[in-house]
Amino acid sequence: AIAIRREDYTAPAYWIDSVELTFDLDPNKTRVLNRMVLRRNPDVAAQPLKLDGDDLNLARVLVNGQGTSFKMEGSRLVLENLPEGSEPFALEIFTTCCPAKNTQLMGLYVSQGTFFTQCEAEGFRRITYFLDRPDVMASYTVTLRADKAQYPVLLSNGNLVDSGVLEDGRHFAKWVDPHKKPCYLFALVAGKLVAREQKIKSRSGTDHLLQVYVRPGDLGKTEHAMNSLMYSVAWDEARFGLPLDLERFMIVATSDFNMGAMENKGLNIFNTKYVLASEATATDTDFANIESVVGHEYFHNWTGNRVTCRDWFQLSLKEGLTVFRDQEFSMDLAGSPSARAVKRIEDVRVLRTAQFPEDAGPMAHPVRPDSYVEINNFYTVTIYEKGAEVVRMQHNLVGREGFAKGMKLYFERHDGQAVTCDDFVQAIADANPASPLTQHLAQFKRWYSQAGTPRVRATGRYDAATRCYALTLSQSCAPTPGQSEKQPFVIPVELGLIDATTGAALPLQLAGEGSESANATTSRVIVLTEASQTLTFTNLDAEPVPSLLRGFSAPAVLDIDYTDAQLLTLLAHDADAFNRWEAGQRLALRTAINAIADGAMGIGASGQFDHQILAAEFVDAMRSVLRNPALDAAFKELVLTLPSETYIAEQLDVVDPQRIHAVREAMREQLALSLQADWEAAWEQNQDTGGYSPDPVSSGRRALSGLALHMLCIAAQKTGDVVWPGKAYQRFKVATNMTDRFNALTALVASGSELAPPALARFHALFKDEPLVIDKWFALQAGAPDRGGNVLPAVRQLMAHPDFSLKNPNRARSVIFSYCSANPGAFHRSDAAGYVFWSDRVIELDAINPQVAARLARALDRWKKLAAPWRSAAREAIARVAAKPDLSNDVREVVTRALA
Ligand code: HT7
Ligand code: ZN
Repeated sequence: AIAIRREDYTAPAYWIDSVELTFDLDPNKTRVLNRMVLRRNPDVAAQPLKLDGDDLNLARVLVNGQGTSFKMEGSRLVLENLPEGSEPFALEIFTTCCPAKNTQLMGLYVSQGTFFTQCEAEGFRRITYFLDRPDVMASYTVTLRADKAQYPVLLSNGNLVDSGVLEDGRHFAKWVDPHKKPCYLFALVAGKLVAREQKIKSRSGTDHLLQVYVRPGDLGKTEHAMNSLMYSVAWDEARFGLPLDLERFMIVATSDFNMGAMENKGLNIFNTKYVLASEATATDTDFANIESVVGHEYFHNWTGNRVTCRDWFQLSLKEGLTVFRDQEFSMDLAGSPSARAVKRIEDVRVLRTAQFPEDAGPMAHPVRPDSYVEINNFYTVTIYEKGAEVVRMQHNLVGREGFAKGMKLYFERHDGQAVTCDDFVQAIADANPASPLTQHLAQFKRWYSQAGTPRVRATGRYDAATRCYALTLSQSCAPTPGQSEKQPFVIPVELGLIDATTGAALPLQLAGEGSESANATTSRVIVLTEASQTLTFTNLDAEPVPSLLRGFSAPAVLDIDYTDAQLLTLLAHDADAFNRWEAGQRLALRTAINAIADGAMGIGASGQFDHQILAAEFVDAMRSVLRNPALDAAFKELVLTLPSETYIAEQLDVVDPQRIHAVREAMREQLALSLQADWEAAWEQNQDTGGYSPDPVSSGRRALSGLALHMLCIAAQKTGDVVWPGKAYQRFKVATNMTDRFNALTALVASGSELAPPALARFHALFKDEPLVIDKWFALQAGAPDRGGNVLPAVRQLMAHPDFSLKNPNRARSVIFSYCSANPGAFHRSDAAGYVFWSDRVIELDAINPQVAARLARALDRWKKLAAPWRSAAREAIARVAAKPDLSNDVREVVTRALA
């Protein structure tokens, strides 16, 4: 496998102006006639035309209507005898392919009797020979021909310009896309589908048709997706002045999909998981995810489609920016400052539990990578979530209005082009010449070029004589693969100071500043650019408590030696909701880490800790949060949820997964038992009153009552109480929405209640015809707490269940990923059986779907941190996969990096 390097980029030797594709769709042998008009790129030295292809049967090649010689270089088609000069010429290529055998789900494939395509990143070459790179943008005309009875709906990008019947029961549809596009945005769909339709008028008065296509039976579950799409259209026009540029915008759902969704121009293809929802089958989280994924794909229409990437190293140009946009969309829809804070906390939680480990592991790469072997491996949390944080910092450094101006300039400069991350930052900076972003532009761009998470060390010193508080901020960043030295980043640190006794916000006056301007300011942004900087705050009567990195103003780790008392002050009083939550997390984390390290704390015969771990002050603080009538339920649920095992593991140099699991479980148990009366009150006070609505307030109430029920069942398991498991079972039976029903089922399963097996059986019987609900049923069992090593055998049994299929990515994820990647206590077995299971599944999946297999392969990324005996067992399991001779490039790259 050869690494592709960013520095080797050269412009294409040919441009493709137009493409006319004709498909004769047949699952076993689809015929593709590709008629292109090309011309040489005058800026590049004359050279043969090399077209990408993969798994195609080539039947005919004509240049300007004449047969021509060609040769193959690997899977590429090479044409040497092309017309000289820069005049356009016609190239016609006729190929066939076999969609029914396409289990990779890249290119043209069949899912439940319907044809779908997935072309990003390099799937178009599996449909026809082409210059499969994003900087080649062409006009597309597409004719689809297929059996009318089996494939009544024929869709492609753009506008339907013709349709009709053919001989032998076949019919055709002809689509013209009015916009030039790179081939990764091409799509077609053909099958038995029905659509929810909605006509809308844009702000400028243009009419558009929105359609959500699903399988016949699923139409009743499309209302939320359609509403989300309508909100998305309105939001992009209102917030960024970006209108819908198509007469028709379609979303189609498929149950076989490698990722979440795909932003093909005018014809988005979605995993059913991010389209279908009814209160009976989808949880509040599902509803929220649908809103954000529908938004995300829609927002790509400008950030990705109108302005696309020059090459795949620039992937974050569209993904980081579009994640930032979908996060802002959800926050704007959420409305209240508290609901915005909840969304911010959830986003940061994802970043810290998934992206920070990636940045510290063998797959660490910059937001704009320098090289890759398989681009599919780089659809990562670094490209998406860290990329979004880098855009968010730009937004915050230039301000909301300044960012809007920067976006406007970006589109003025680059609409219709394929550009780079540099082009984006330059536009934001140029639109804001006086901003700190522009002032530190070259240094800011290190966020794109340097991998790794910076750490900011904060130390404070109060001098009573001068009434000054000196805060020193120092930054560092550990080496990452291929980058041993790091230069300082530009780190915006939003901060405030809090009175240690009253919790009041203090005015921020830096030495040398007048007191008048400072009086009004209790929060400000300091831009850290040096390795170390000291700020001196004046006019302070006592040592304050610093509240730093408010709102998580930069994707960094903050190291600061807070006392417990200071953290309790922040938890109770910080005006910044993010840092209130963060203070609670720090207290819990510190307690967990101390208990993990404390050899005197033993695990008893029951496999449980025999000591109380949580300090009374912590429990009291949690009680205060739970009882505080001024706080929203959603926020309380976040504060009362302990840091995950994965997050705790990341803070340690040597990881004993079993000890982490035991400590966290013991902490939960103690919280469950000590706050029993408060959990009961939380349950009672947060019952649904009206009809179901997935809005932030109602879903927050369900989240908190769900956590309360879970805790009450955990406590009951300890005390022998049968009332709460009984209540949970009753709630499970009568619940009218999936959130309450699934929360109750989770409480029974996770607490090990004897009511769990009958509840699981009932759940399966109720939802046997709802694949997305059956995914939840599988995931819950594969992710259940381990009791004496029972989860792995259960997982094996689940794989033998008639509803299980390794070929369906959602189903594979629901069982295998839930076990290997989301259940550390059960996966990291001391007999290494979890790792053996993992290596078998990676190898097995690789033969079916390398992309999904490579994601699973990453479950052991952090193996080097593991303590004995897990470390050597994990290494052996990775080596076992690596020893397989015929691995895909996808899996090969992941395991090679892991072993390096
Ligand atoms: N841009 C889309 C990426 C995607 C994808 C990539 C590789 C293989 C399959 C895929 N399906 C979708 C999704 C997005 O970020 O919007
Ligand atoms: Zn995206």
